[in-house]
Amino acid sequence: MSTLDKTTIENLAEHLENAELNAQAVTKITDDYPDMDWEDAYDIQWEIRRRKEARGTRVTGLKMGLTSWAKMKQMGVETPIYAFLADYFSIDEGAEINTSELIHPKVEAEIAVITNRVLKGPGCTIAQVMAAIEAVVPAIEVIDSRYENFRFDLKSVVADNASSSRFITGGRLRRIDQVDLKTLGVVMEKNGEVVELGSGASVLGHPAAAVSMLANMLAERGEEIPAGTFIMTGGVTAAVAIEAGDSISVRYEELGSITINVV
Ligand code: 0L1
Ligand code: MG
Repeated sequence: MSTLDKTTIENLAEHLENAELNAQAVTKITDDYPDMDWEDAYDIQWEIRRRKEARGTRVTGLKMGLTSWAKMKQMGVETPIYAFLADYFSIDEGAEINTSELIHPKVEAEIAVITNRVLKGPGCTIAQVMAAIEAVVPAIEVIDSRYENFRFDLKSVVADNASSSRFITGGRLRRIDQVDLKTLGVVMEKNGEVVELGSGASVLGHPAAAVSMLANMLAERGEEIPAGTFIMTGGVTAAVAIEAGDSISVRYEELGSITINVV
């Protein structure tokens, strides 16, 4: 049940979207709206999505966040969340991450999938997800919370489109029968040193579980995952802060590697 009226939702969406577009940090919105609930938070996120689409931006994917134990521990939370990916978030492999467009970026190594049929909750299962995966894709997500000094709570983060900012895919696409999503190993290096490692099982026990959770969460709003959706299943590892001059390289078992340079 929402607690905020339509005008407040619209104003908060504009406020947070401006913070993103201007790369200017703001205070967490729950400071001013301490009673806002989960529905309010997702209403604000969906309003940011509506604003972007109204200007011609395309939504090119969805993501789950806070799905790994490492990430949940890092943020002190226990609830995964979802968000959308806009077309301009996508950076070509080999291109640079420009920190002048961002506030305080961090990177996460993610396992992404592309689906080939509609996934609809409630009751969407891991087996249904496995049958709907057309391809497994390696990805790096760049998150950039719009909140000052990362001072936020989960509802503020949901409203802020789960800190979504940029993502890079690359490496090799694989069919679902060519990889074991659960044991798929991931190693992240920063400036030549291993900084994080993990495997698919770090993501809710199995990355497909993040996708079924996404379908079931969307069902609460009468939404579904359309066929052909690119979905990032959440950071396998904790997020790593980056700054100009850094080079990040992630190697994925069976899926090749992705390198990004930060300027
Ligand atoms: O992609 C994600 O895991 C979302 C993280 C949201 C919180 C943060 O900014 O770390
Ligand atoms: Mg992520």
